[in-house]
Amino acid sequence: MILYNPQKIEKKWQRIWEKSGIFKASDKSKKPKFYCLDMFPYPSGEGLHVGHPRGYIATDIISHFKRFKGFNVLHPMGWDAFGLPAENYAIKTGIHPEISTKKNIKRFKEQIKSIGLSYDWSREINTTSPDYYKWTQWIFLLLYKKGLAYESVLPINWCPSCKTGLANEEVVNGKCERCGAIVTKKNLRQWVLKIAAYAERLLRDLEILDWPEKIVMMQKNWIGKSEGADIKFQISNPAPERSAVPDQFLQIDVFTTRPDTLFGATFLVLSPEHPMVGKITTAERKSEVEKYQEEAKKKSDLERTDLAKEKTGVFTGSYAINPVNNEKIPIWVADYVLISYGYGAIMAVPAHDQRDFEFAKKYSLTIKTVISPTFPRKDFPLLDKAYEGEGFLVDSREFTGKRSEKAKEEITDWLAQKGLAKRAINYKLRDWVFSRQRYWGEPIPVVHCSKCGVVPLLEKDLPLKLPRIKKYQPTGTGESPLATVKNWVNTKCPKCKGPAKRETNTMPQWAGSCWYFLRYTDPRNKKEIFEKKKEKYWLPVDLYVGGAEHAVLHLLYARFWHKFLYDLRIVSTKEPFLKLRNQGLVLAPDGQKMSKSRGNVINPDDIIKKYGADTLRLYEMFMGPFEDYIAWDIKGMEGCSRFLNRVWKFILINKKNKIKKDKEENERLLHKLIKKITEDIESFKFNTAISAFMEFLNKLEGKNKKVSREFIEKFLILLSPFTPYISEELWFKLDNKRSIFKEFWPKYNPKLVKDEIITLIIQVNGKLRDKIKVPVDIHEDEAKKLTLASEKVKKWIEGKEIKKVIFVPGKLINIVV
Ligand code: ANZ
Ligand code: ZN
Repeated sequence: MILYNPQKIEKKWQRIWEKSGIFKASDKSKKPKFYCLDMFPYPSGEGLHVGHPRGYIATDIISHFKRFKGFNVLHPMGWDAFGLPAENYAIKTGIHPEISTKKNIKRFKEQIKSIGLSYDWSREINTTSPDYYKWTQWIFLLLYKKGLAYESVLPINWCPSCKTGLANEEVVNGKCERCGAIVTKKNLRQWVLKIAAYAERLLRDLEILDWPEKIVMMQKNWIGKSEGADIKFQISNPAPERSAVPDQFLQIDVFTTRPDTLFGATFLVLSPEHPMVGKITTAERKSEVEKYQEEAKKKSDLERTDLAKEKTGVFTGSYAINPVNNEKIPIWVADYVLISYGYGAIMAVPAHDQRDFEFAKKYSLTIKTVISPTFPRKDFPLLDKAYEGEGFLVDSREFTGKRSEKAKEEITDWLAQKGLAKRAINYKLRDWVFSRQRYWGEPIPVVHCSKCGVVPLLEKDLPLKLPRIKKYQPTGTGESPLATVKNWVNTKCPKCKGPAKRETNTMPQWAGSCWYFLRYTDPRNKKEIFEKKKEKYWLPVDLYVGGAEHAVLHLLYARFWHKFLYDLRIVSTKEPFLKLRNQGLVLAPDGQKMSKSRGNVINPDDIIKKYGADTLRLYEMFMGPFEDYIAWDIKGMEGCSRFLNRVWKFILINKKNKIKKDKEENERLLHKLIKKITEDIESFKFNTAISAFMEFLNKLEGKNKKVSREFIEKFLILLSPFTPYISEELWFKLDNKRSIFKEFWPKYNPKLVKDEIITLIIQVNGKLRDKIKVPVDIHEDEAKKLTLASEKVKKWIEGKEIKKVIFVPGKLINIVV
């Protein structure tokens, strides 16, 4: 018999499949569609590692499965290739990012192809190709025209190491998501996208998605909806030299989630950046307040809001009027209040907010309890911390005794009648800082004209190509390296034809991935972003698989763009990705994260060379539950390799056997397998599916267990989504003339998957003691367990030593004591 030689057969089938285009998706098909998408990779210089394919193999299994089930499957792949690494590499080596990116893509593609993934390569896209980013720029112009892209001078997150501004989503625990440097603040002119305008819909529509609970929670928290009230506080004594200030400036708005605590608001706190600070600070407090404002600039938001940090602040010298009781309360400045949330000002209720409590203690401010967990209040103990829960109002005049939930509304509505409050909703989600002071990104397609201001390019002038430059170094001044390319920067205004300057900031690395799944539906279209008909046929993505690290980055940004395009009727679905699954990380054998610096990276090329791609595929799915983090284990790898060698023999031996009709017990095994594999694939339980294959083979390898050709063919079809190469090879070895992937998924007979139940006789020392109903193929261990648990048996064996167990499958079990 010929031996299994993966290296030889895998190369061969790869070529044949590619030539025949067997995995191409058809845009015109009567079949139902299935859009199965991977998060496309960033083609790094390091090449693929074994973590990448885990998701790709899963979607590949699903894609094959769906094709077998009669679906027209779109399963594309491409490259998310703008971003810092290519640019940093260019800075180091002088090699243009376009060149290194091309090289990396070539390598990635070869590696991915060797794994035998059934992508439709005719739809490959690359976010850095002008044919592609033309349309990214086109969407930007739409955003601009609809008022959703605007310029703003903002104190933004600034990475001193990457020398660029960052979006809030790119700051993780105060550090740059890319390089880990501590993020600081910098005042810069920015392009900003109004994602916050979509907050409510981004939140609400999470409900229609089949996404992992964890990701849904992260998005919910990031969007951060709070319901409460806006409340106006009049200032009681504007600084004398400012008394010419018009009336509407003499009040401070705050947002609170607890209007029920208003009677306990004993001071106001402004953020150091609040515009009123300069207006209300009295002459004698001025120098101290300004000093404090300077200090605050040096701190990150994370430091400022750290609950464990000691609170600091300064008194402005001014007072405000609490609208519910007309009491005069002092106005302070403190950095635990952020300018970026609500109004950048709070009413402080020290008895019921821990931050305010600590602040009040430190500066000896009044603490007044207005919520009690019980009612009526018995003597309230002196507080050693704030009571933040709900309860009953106390010391709150006519609201005393009311439940806090109810009082929230009543106090708000009462003040609203006087024009001093209104119900309000706030979101944590901030607009998206969209410009980067770096080179390797999509140029933002607008010019700055001294006469006309910001002028968008005309559609016919897209793509605005990224010029080739020699110096990639970020300037660090807040200007992109593009600013130095004078003949590119200086241009004509599309409106007045006068001299104008191009925008030199580029788009962030997330831009291209906001809509790539749309382009796959019509990737070579030169006239339009895509044909409407094709989008309508393919969208939404039915299954999306990728890493969980994109929870509030790509997955939120893409939803935002999609909703925007939906509003313009450019796309036909509210949401882009119906079902999402995250693959767990593949860890190194030592249980650590794989990384070049630790030297524990496993290269899939080596594995494929030694064991073959089918073994790699099988092992990556066998290693454990799909969403779990799992360490690489070479023993498991070898087990999978042995299994495939056994499959090889099993098929070829049975080909020779020429059995016509299968025994019923074998048929039962097969039909149970069909059911198990079908259900496991559908529920992403690839590991248990593979165990089922292994057990199945264990049961059938015995010498006299011969099976028919139809039997082994069905077995091969079930296995082929997991290990396509060996399955196709054996399929042809069975003298089939066309690809196994043209077949249909086997159906099981419900009668054959039901366990046949028999009566098992239980004996102790050869005497009948009990009878139990069990499945016909019950294993000895299981039968023994049931026997020992039988009440009728217990009394015969209690206290005695079991010498022997005799098990006659399907008939009896005899315990000898
Ligand atoms: C009074 C109050 C009393 C509050 C109380 C809480 C408890 P979330 O749920 O996160 O939306 N706040 C408002 N703007 C702020 C800012 N710019 N910086 C820091 N804190 C700010 O929180 C809303 C609460 O956070 C608001 O309700 C306000 O404090 C504070 F017993 O107002 B609260
Ligand atoms: Zn102009």
